[in-house]
Amino acid sequence: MKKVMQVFITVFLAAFALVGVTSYLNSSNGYSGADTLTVYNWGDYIDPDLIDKFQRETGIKVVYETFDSNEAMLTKIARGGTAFDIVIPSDYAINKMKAEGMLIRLDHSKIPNLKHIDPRFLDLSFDEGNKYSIPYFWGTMGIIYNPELTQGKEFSSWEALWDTDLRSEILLVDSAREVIGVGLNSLGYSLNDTDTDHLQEAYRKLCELTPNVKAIVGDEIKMLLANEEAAVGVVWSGDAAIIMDENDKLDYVIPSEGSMVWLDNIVIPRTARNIEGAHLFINFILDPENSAQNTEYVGYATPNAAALEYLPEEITGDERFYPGPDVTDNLEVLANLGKRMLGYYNELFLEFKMHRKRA
Ligand code: SPD
Repeated sequence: MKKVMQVFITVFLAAFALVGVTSYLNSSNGYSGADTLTVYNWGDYIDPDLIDKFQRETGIKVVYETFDSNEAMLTKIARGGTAFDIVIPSDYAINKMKAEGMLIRLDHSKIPNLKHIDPRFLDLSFDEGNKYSIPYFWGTMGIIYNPELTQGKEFSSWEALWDTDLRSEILLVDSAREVIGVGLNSLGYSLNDTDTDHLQEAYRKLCELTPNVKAIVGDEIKMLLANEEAAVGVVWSGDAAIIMDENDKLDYVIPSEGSMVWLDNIVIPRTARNIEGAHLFINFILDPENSAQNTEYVGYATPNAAALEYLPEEITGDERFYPGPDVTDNLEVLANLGKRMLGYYNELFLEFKMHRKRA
């Protein structure tokens, strides 16, 4: 009997120690496994009430972190440290992550709400068959301007930004591909140009824009433009929609030389610990009513066709923010240009920022 008791106590203590070690390992970065979901998303990009609802419905605790550019997100993921279960990158960044083996192949049988996504946003070149990514929000990039502060000037061309009357009146979104893209598009080049002579030319052209650039900013660009602290901004369409909701004097145009159509998607990184919970989260976000609620809160355009029915016509009928294929077919999706070329774009953008500081 004594021997049986000894064996029982030994097994019990060993099991206790094992549970302790496992839970320490799982929580050593602050997060645990199946009962927690770590989400890494852009700032201002989800309705917090939906996170509460997901937690209530599933019992899974959501740990939430934000980033402000694809480049910052890619650097953090590559550095390791936090095991994110859900990340929301854009098109070219997804292609890069996929190519570098950073993503888990999705189980579509666990995402029945995928059927609600408009086929126009599925099966795109950066992830054919949506094997790794599910559409979240989409939009374009263009110019937002305040007609009262710009004396009736036209902004249908990128070239309008170089008008000498706009001294210190322009805010630029703080994102390398976007800003270098303005330089490229204004010269008639593609947003995916890899010719270094063209890129240098775009850089020099941007340097000439410096006197007109008041600041290069992140999410605060919305508040600054709505409060009329600058007359013009180069922004994503979703931010333009939010700003114009606050201040209806402003208007948004996609310049005639061209621009980008972008798509942010939900992915599960290879380092994820709660793959089951991540699929539950994706399916939850794709539920039409949840998706409509998220769209109203965030202000960006939803690719969820079924969600459109829950949204007011004044939102979904506004072609500046829900342009049809006649417009988007003439815009470019950013391509993954490879490590070296993406690094070159980032360097040029940093050079441009330094040039501004020196000027
Ligand atoms: N505040 C959320 C911003 C999300 C913008 N994503 C657009 C990426 C275009 N490359």
